[in-house]
Amino acid sequence: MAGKGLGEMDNESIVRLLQEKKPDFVSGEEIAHTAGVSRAAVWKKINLLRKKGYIIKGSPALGYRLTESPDLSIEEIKNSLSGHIGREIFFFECISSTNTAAMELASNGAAEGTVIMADAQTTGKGRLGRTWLSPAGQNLYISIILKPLIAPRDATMLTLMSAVACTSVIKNITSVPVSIKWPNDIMVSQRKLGGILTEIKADIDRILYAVVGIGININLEIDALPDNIRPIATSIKHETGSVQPRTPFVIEILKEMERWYNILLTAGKAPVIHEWLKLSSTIGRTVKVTAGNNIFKGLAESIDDDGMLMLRMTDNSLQRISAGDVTILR
Ligand code: BT5
Repeated sequence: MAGKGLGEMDNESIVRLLQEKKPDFVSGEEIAHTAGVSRAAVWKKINLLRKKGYIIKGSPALGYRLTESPDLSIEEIKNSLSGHIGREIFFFECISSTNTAAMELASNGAAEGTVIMADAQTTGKGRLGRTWLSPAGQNLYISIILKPLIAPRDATMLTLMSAVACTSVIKNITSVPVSIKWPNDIMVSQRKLGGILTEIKADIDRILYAVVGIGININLEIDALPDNIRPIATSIKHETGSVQPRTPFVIEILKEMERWYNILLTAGKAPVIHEWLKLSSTIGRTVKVTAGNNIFKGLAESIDDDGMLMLRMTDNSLQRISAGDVTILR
């Protein structure tokens, strides 16, 4: 497991130093001093960083100069975070599912705020046993362990809060018109850009731990997708026409998750629901909701303070729906 062992911390401090001094050279001696490693170890560390995708120029007289970071830099992410979420980050090149790994780590006592990320997933999970396509080198697959002192029925708030955090960040970084489709879809018009899967382990009256799993298509190649997903999926690259580095998205998402989690714990559900409603593209629309074997059609009026969808049926009755898939009719 690629945790924050001593070697990893050296990598982070070397990247921090090279970045601070960019575009200048940093001497091997200074790097050795900052990272607390020998001069001989510096060369090995630099080569290791090069293998991770950093482009570092070396000069026998001047030392090392960072010219380019990889599009997903775990070192930069760790260096940019100072909060609770992301204090510990485990990164995998390829894993079955970051959510499964996070649930396992949490059951073994991993701390709140621990983040599990991967470059690819072999069995990425959606809701209800569905699959989340997770090819390498393109997207974000992030799971966060949380231990909120809330009732199991309020776990929905973690999903809503995460949708708010991710949508706000995408809006801030890009000009892509993203919105939230109840309950967990991050959408661009009718296409899915991202999704959130919250899993919990709970007693009758309290959550023991929760894992919020976030999948966002950053540079996903839409043309390479299977026929059934291609028409319904999108990515930031597909929307903007240009490849985007993934690092800034991760940094801002983890920061925004921290901010909204604190709001939820200190101010309660109301501010989260208020912001969710502002970012939602479901409310005010006529929708079809498939919930298990039931299909409901009506006007999506609002969500209640448990995050349930309030659907005004044609007979004017109000249906309260806890889970389902929404299709916007008009
Ligand atoms: C979701 O499920 O939207 C939750 C997705 C959560 C994925 C993250 S990645 C990190 C973490 N680790 C995991 O194993 N999972 C989480 P749902 O609402 O059930 O949507 C799943 C449906 O979206 C599928 O049945 C497909 O139709 C579609 N889909 C699958 N992969 C997609 C992709 N990459 N982009 C857009 N749509 C996709």
